Amino acid sequence: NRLNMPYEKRAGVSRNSIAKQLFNIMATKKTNLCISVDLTSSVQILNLLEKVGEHVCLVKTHVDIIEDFNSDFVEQLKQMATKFNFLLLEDRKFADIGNTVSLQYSKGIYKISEWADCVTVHSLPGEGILKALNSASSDKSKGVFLLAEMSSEGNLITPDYTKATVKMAEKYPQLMTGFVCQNAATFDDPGLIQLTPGVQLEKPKDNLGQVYNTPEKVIENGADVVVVGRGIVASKNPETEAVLYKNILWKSYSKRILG
Ligand code: S5P
Repeated sequence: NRLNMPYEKRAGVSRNSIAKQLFNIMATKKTNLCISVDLTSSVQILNLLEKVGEHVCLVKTHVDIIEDFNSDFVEQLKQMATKFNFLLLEDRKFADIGNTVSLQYSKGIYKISEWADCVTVHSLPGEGILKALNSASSDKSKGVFLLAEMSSEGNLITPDYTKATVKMAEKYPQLMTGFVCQNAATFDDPGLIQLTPGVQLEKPKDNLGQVYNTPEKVIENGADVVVVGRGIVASKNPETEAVLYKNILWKSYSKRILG
């Protein structure tokens, strides 16, 4: 059972090198917190990461919302990832035919493949999307988190869709870092990572369909890496808040592995 296995053990059975790295970072830094830096200015993002970088294992970006995106920002982001030992996840949620996705992955302004350790991908278009990312030439290791469930109210994902998504991933073990999902029953493979967003201590939802759970609850529900956005980013003191989430999450995980 993956839920009772410690991260350092799971690193040993991962077939994707990013999953391996991420499990090892979590075990070393004792944090399973991923911060979602949904800010629109590069300076704001870098300032925030300077404060919370030591407390997170993964930084999740939406680079297409940054007003002043530029290559210098990418350089600084990469330097910070090295300095604080975290990985970079671009939450691009690719959802098109393979050919288009391979262009979106490596071309345009963002050149995601050059700096992101991993990306998020929808299974909706079918297997071609994984084939495209798998064969995209890249100098660095890469990984995919496939969306098997969503946190938002009224989303159209059904149990059958979730099952078919997990099945689709089985053909690409070297590419798969894990799944974005909400429930432990979604998959069994201990080498894969359950990334769970929709977490906040303050409130149960926002006014645009986002639904929140508590940190304890999502760890119980199988989360391995937990995404917190506004719960930290919009708080008065992001550093204090990051430490608070980190501690609750790590305590919940420590309890979980005891069975
Ligand atoms: O089902 C999902 C999948 C994702 S990746 N629900 C989500 O909320 N997300 C992302 O997680 C979303 O795009 C946002 O960047 C983050 C949640 O942010 P928060 O401010 O609501 O914590």
